Amino acid sequence: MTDIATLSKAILDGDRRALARAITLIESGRADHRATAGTLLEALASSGRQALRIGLSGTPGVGKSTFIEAFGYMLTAQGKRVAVLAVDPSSARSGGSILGDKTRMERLSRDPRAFIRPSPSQTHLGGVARRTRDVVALCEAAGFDVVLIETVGVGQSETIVSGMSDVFALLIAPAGGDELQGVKRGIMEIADLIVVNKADGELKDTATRTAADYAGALRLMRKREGDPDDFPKVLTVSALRETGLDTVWTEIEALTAFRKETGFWERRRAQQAASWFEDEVRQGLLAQLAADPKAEAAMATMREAVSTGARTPGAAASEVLALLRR
Ligand SMILES: Nc1nc2c(ncn2[C@@H]2O[C@H](COP(=O)(O)OP(=O)(O)OP(=O)(O)O)[C@@H](O)[C@H]2O)c(=O)[nH]1
Ligand SMILES: [Mg+2]
Repeated sequence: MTDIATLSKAILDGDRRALARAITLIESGRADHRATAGTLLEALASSGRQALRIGLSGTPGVGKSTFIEAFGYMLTAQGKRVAVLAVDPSSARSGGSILGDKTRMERLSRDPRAFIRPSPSQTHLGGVARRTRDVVALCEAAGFDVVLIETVGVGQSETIVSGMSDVFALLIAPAGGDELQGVKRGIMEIADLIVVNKADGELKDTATRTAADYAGALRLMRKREGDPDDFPKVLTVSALRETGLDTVWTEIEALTAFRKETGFWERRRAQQAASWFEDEVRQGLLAQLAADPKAEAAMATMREAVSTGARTPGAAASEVLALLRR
């Protein structure tokens, strides 16, 4: 039995072990654990604490771990408390997860002001996303100033991470002009900052050119609500040599200040909460279907009937959903 009042107080006091315990409850496969976690989150919601949520994405090898280590350490050195979480489609990754590169984040993982948590292992990205949102809420209640949410650029994960972030940064590698086409337009559209990493040594000139190419591409894109005139912005950094990281932070702060002043920040958080709620309802209904043997059997029957063309998808779905209304 978990004493929620005690756990909740410990989390509010910033007790890392309590935080880790609560995360374990959230990630648990057991329904009673998750119910406890739900009550806990509800109890913590009144803290009203907010962190700056920064989403960070980039293809494998672009330098995410190196960047997070250096950037996170820079922030903790300023006295900020930093949590690092990951949203990863588990199938797409084995060795590269945050857990695997605790060595790459050695300095940060030893830092008492930092908290690093790998992506929960789940097959469904949707499941990982739900857990991560809850963990973000826990970290906010625990008083973290910054929550960094990392994802490797695979499929939907950037959209999911940007949907739970206040600021979204895309890390890219220096490359020739043709490579620009490789970054999907949709990703460019959700990025607040495009950070060209590895701007050092032999790659420095290429990085500068790459940054100019992206800046050009961004100028051709539609103006977004919530952006000051000079955003989205392109910056060059070297995560390895730790140059340009202070500018990344300054720009994030400038963007945040602007969005708070204009009310965009609040509106976006409100929208995110609403779509989070809808997602929970949707997932809850699916779980209810899966938990009901009759509904599950009907799902199987209807899936078959729809695939052979015997039933239309709409009618088949209505019939299955009607079972939940009994
Ligand atoms: N020259 C240079 N190399 C870098 C820089 N940042 C990272 N690297 C190197 O790039 C390689 C990949 O870096 P990681 O930080 O592991 O990249 P990642 O994006 O976390 O990769 P995955 O976890 O596999 O997705 C390592 O060999 C790093 O040392 C940089 O700023 N400059
Ligand atoms: Mg990594």
